[in-house]
Amino acid sequence: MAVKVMNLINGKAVPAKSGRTIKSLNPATGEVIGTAPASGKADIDMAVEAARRAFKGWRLVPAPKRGEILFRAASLLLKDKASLGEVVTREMGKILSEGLGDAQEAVDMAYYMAGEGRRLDGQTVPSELPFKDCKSVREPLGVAGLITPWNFPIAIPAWKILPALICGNTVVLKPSSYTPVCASRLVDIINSAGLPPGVLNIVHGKGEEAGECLAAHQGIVLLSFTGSSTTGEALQKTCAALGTKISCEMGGKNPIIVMDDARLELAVEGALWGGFGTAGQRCTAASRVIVHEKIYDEFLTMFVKAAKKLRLGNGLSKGVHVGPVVNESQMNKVLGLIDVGKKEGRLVLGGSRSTDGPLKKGYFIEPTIFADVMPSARIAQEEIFGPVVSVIKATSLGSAISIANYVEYGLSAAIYTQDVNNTAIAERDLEAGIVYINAPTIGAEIQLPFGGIKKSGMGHGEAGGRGGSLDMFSRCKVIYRDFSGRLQKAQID
Ligand code: UN1
Repeated sequence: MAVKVMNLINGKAVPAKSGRTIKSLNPATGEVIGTAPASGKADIDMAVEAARRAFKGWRLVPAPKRGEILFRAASLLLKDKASLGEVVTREMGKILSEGLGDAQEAVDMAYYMAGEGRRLDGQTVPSELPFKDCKSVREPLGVAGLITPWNFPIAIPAWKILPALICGNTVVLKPSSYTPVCASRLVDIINSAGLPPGVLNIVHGKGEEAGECLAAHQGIVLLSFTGSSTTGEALQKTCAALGTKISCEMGGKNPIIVMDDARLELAVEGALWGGFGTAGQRCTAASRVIVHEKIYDEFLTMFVKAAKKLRLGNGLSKGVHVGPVVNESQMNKVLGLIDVGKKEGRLVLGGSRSTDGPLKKGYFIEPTIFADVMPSARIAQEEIFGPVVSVIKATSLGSAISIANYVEYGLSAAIYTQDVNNTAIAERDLEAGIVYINAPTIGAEIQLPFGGIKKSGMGHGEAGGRGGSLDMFSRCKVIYRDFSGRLQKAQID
């Protein structure tokens, strides 16, 4: 039965002012699983106003008390993990074990940020003058606007909401219009842990309507966005004009380098999980595998053989490895790039939509591998966000790293090798926010910042603590206290 999701503004479930709704579909079956408000400016205005009012009280709640609420949220999320994971699978298609992982990431983040309530630290340092002390304290910024994607419909909103709250900000979340049911479940659970009304609001709608209104709203002090580089760049312009702080986590074209001394079975397993996990719909998906020429043929044969065994299907069914892509327009975009690839590389596996039997009603794309791809080919340059991997040949570590870096993106990168010297050079020279050694490009943990360089990211990383989301959602206020009773002059006395 379809769920009727509402906006949550100032603690009240409300429809869009316009009364319009959008449908959320199960990409494996085409069935409608929910409807959500198609909100616009009036709804965003109300939510920002509610968050602005709630900020007055929330900023003064001691951080350890805010932490207690997040601890409760963490246990409630854990209690609901099974059903949250299932909703993720039904709404965006990833297989159930991954849907559960998505929910687990929110649990992890909630526990981690709850603990930060007793740790939100500044600095105390000595003064150059007698009878004077110096310190910095973290303070919240105000109303945070959050815009989140559909590929991690629970985890990514949680990465943003929880650090924003622990730092004392209030929130207006505009989640992807493809996954409103997941986002509302998350927000309802966090609210039920005891947040005062107005602290955490959610407004559903399309990016070009509700999302743009939120980004351009003068009432928000910061915008945290995860999504495509094109949208992120447009939002950066909007925020620059208004002086709104912004952080963006965007696309990737993440490479796995396989050196001639790598353990090939391990590298194949990593390339499968990195390339075809979540049907390739991750910012960190390993869409390029750069293989040393000495083991190129052997690796390719093993990789194709293993990928042939991947079973496509409804993520709720047992034994399925790869689910559908999220919807028809995304499917057509991926199929379009596969057609481009057919002219650029040697198609060695897949390459089509699959409509066999029960897959007929869903948006399934076969795991697809192109071999002998040139580093400059479009399929080796553009983010595809689907189950498509390009295999590229390299002659040395140096050439593999140059190929890896030869893209506009820089989110995550991996190398398989047994040679410690190779790993050190890769760590130093790969242009990426995250580097994996003997592991694929996916699998980041919440206690470290997540984010990229070049076109992949700007501003502070997501998740993580210091150097990541805590720095995004707080600012350091510096306090000098003079208790000398006279005028002291720094740099002069
Ligand atoms: C993404 O790639 O879109 O690193 C997010 C991972 C997850 C998050 C991925 N924890 O695999």
